[in-house]
Amino acid sequence: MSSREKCEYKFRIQPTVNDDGKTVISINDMVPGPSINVCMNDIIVVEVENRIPDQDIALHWHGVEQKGTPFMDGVPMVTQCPIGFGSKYKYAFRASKPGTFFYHADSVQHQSDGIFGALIVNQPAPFEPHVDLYHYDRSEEHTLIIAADFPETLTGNLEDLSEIKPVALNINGDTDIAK
Ligand SMILES: [Cu+2]
Repeated sequence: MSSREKCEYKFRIQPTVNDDGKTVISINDMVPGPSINVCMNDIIVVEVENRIPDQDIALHWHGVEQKGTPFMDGVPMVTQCPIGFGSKYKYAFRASKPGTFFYHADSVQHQSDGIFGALIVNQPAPFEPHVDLYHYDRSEEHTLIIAADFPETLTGNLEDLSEIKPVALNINGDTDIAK
């Protein structure tokens, strides 16, 4: 077995005005949020602080099986109480399988406004059956996160959201590439 490490992150989630003058919901002032990049079997610990006025949040770790930690799956009122404004909640779970995953807010409005990011679980070379078939130096790898960019902030928006259509692709936070 590889040695197990504890990989700790702090996410401060709050409304932020981006360069275009639009309000987004950022994690540590970033959209997408910080990348989580760990090795298989590491313990991922994320302290989430909710600074979005009047909004509850929860984060879902998409692709993580949560075997033994179902209460870390991020579904408010099902697996946890939602994280209220001004509160903190600490997620802790094992990166049980390798892969390129992502995390996102439970709420679609929060996702659309920027609460998402990469979650990459690396497999140590000795466990990779195809290690001889490719170059294992992954220092030059890049992660692309593609999202829909909406013309207005959806968080707290009480209009019929099905009428609000995306206007651009957001690629790693940049919306000018693919308008
Ligand atoms: Cu998901």
